[in-house]
Amino acid sequence: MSPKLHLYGYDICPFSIRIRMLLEVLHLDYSYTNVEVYTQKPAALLKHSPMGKVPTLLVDIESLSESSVIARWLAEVYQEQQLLSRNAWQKAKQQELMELIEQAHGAVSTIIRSESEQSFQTGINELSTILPVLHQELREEVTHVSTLVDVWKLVLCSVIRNLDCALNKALSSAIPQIRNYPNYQKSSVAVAKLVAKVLPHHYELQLRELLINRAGYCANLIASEHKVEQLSA
Ligand SMILES: N[C@@H](CCC(=O)N[C@@H](CS)C(=O)NCC(=O)O)C(=O)O
Repeated sequence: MSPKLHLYGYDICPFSIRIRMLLEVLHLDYSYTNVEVYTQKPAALLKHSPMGKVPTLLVDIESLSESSVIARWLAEVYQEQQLLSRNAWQKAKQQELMELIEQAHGAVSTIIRSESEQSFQTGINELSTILPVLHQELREEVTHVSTLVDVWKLVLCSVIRNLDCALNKALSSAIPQIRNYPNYQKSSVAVAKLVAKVLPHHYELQLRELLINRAGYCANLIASEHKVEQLSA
């Protein structure tokens, strides 16, 4: 009998989006709770994830956290779907790519959390170092989502594109290759449908709201750009 699955996620969290996308790709039945983890950590989540982190997947009465751990567990349980290659070398190369994507998310986090122009620039520098290594991979549009790498690529591209728009193109003016990344919200029918299911509506606006509420450097950046827009209108 299939286990009962319940996911604690946060709609705008890339790591939660990955797991929702995987559960959809596997056509698994699951229930979902959206937790705005930066303003609330419900007791039900803390019981399973003492740090109150999402995504946390409840599997019957057990739980798993960390998107890559959850993904690898799903890949093993649903081996026939070949979310990871059966060939040891290919599988290692897939995981190498996923690790690089993880580092790009780390740089994105540094940007989002930046308190000062200096830390914002540190994040941009980190992203500028990692993205060229991934550029070729990210540029190639995923037209059918069938592996963990597809999910990891698709979510990273979507986060970067939406964050770039939320920050009034501050990312793509520093790293112009971003402009060539596929827009999966306007992609082939099958992928766009999947993306619409798991990516929040108005993702860009929701990211903007998150940044403004965080009141860090990005909030200043948005506010100053906003003033510039108002003045030039
Ligand atoms: N490496 C983790 C990252 C998860 C993560 O950072 N989740 C954030 C939301 S995007 C979170 O739960 N933050 C709450 C907190 O740090 O208190 C994964 O891949 O699942």
